Amino acid sequence: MIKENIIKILKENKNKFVSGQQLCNKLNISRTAVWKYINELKNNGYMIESQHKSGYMLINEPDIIDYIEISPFLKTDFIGKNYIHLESISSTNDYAKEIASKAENGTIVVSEEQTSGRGRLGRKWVSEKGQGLWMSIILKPELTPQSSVKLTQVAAVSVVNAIIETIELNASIKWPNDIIINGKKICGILTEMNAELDRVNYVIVGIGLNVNMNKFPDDLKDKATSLFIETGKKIDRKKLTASIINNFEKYYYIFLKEGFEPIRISCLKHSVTIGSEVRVISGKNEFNGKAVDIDNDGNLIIEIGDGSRKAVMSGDVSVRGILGY
Ligand code: BTX
Repeated sequence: MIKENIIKILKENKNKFVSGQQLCNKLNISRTAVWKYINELKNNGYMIESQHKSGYMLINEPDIIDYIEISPFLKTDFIGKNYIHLESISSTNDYAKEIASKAENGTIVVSEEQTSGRGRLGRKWVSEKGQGLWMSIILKPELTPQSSVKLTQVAAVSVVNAIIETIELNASIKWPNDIIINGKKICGILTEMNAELDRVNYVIVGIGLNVNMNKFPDDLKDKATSLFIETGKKIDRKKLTASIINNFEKYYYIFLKEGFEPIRISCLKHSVTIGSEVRVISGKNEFNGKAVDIDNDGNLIIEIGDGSRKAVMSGDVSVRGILGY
């Protein structure tokens, strides 16, 4: 808390000196403690000028999404109150799983980089350092496993709304777990849970969003994009991260109070899948059809050639647009 308060005071006085004595008085700590915290902040990447007589001046803050940087924009009741920020980790979902049983509801794990980021079905998720948002939210809802699957849609609606709010860019949802801009994937969602037959112990909602990368590996360059590529501008990851968390809590509450219907309506509104000819791949079974609806269980409804309809569960299927996304 003290480090956060020092940064808050230095930010309020950006490009001006704040004396060591002022910091001592405001925070009720010793001069030595101030000096120690300032050194820690410098090690965390804050550019702070120290002058013997004048005190401390914040010149620049680092482009990191730790709690100090995002908390001024956070408006949540409980999601993100416990916020774990890592420099590098294999996968934030894996880290979240390790701590989930003891972690409080709403704990967030964010890493600047993932070295083995995961998608569904063991696929790889490219997670470059400092260029994206690689985040997992730990939830302990009183929901059945069947209902918890729909948290993927809650996350999708939250990400789309956060992108609209912070950068006024329209993004669409490719059922069940991708966000698409201009036909390319900008975000993927990986929801995993630990559950008994009729109740979940915890759910981990993993969100990977490409923010500021300007290129992708060869195998992805035709199908992946970032907010930087789409806007030509470097995006403030701090506001965007906070906005996704704020929106997630908002839609999570709506889901708990009003059920899936409002989320379903929002998914339909932003869907790139509905109305498209798609190919459904589920293990060895493959078929083509037209995606026409999302039902109240979150299943995708496909109309096949003879006019009959099939409900497709999000679990293990791949849905590919026949004409691109
Ligand atoms: P998915 O299985 O739907 O998509 C994975 C596929 O997406 C890959 O096979 C590849 O073709 C493509 N892909 C890989 N990396 C990227 C990228 N950065 N941008 C666009 N396309 C890409 C989607 O799975 C779910 C991804 C969730 C990622 C988050 S990050 C935080 C959390 N931790 C973790 O390990 N995973 C989640």
